Amino acid sequence: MTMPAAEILGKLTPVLTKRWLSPDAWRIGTYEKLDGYAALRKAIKAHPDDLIQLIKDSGLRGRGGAGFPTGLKWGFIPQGDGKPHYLVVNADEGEPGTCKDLPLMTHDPHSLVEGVIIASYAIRASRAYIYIRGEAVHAARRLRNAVNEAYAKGYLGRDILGSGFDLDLVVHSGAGAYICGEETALLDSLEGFRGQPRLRPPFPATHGLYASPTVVNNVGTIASVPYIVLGGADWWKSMGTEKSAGPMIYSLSGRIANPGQYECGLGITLRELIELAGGMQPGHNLKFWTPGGSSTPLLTAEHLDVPLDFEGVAAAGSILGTTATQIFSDQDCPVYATYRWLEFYHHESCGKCTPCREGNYWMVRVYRRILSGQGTQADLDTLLDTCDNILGRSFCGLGDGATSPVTSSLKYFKQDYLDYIEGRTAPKLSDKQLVGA
Ligand code: L3W
Ligand code: SF4
Repeated sequence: MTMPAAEILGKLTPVLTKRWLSPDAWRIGTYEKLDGYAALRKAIKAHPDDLIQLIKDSGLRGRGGAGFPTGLKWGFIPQGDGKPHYLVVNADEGEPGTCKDLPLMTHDPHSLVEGVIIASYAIRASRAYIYIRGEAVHAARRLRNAVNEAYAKGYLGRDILGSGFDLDLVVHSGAGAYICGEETALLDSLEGFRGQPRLRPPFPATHGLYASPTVVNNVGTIASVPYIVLGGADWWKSMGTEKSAGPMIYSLSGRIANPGQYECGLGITLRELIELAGGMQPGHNLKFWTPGGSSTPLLTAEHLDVPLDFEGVAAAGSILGTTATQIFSDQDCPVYATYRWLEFYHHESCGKCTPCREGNYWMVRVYRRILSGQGTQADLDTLLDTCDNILGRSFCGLGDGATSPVTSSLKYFKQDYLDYIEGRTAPKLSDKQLVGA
């Protein structure tokens, strides 16, 4: 294993990950010894509006992919409306390559529970839900255990810490559908319906769970809240960049020496992350990568020094997304990788709208033709035309996201496509796989 240099190790900013290596970090006793629930004790004495202002001042932006300002979202919740308010944590981590929320809930579930209690207090919600991906059985078990421990200690339930504030928290396991990570499909699923996106606006902030005002936030967003309460807005802003404040958990996978989660200030570059991860695997040179999961346009070795914050990645023509950094080398094929992602989108498309349902179905077929050595140059135009008809014409972000690897791989790696079409690369799929499911 290659050890990174001391200088580069200084780029790590362990905040949300700081307890992960402590023995039994997931138990309430360990959590309390390591500052756990101190933020709640402080927050519960503050006025809810002051907490919303603190989160606004910190510049915290959503960690689920869109980067929407968290304090602004909390401020949308109407007050004095007589309706129940809800907090819903989106723990349906399913974006290909993304692996930051599940380890957080497994290693340090109480930081999320504490964040839920503070956020619910701020938005005046007396019921909160954590919607966790169905396959994440171990993380859900840890989370349920943490919730039970928090009830037993009086951090949840009636009259929390003698404040008069009541909160019930339910951990709900989904059934493993990617679309239920889309916030309105998640709400439908939570209500017991088939998970399909709702029309927005109205946004969940006014018409969410059971048509009541609801904040839907990602795990990393809510788990950040206790640290901001304890450390203050200025401390939070001392990490990251001016418009993308704070630390972020980057999940690195692929052709690197030490894959895993690396928490650094927003704005770190891929070059630095690869160094932190011990470099590329021997014999591999970087060819392409995703900055934030497969729904974000691919970048290349030319983009090693792009700051990985919301603005920097957008300027490079991609999206920061979930900071799921999947790293591919010169021994990987961008055409085949895109095909595998498209198979995923085709499988996970909920079928509600035509561009995504039909477009992904047909694009998978075109890729099979190309990869079995039977493609033509016209197929490349067909792919771009299909993407044109999906992007901006789909009902939700899944359709848009599916076009990202197609258009970006064609932009940077057209030659790899032509090599299949013109017979320089041996077919990857057999004739039998041409039609497929
Ligand atoms: C009230 C308004 N609320 C926006 C809220 C909205 C939502 C948040 C962001 O998709 C992205 C997507 C994926 N009044 C509001 C308002 N809001 N305007 O702000 O909304 P939006 O539409 O910008 O994004 P989104 O629908 O939340 C998330 C990208 O993330 N992604 C992530 C995938 C992640 C997973 C996973 O496994 N965790 O699936 C990857 O790139 O493409 O662009 O709360 O209600 N006027
Ligand atoms: Fe369903 Fe795809 Fe349309 Fe989204 S874009 S509503 S996933 S069919």
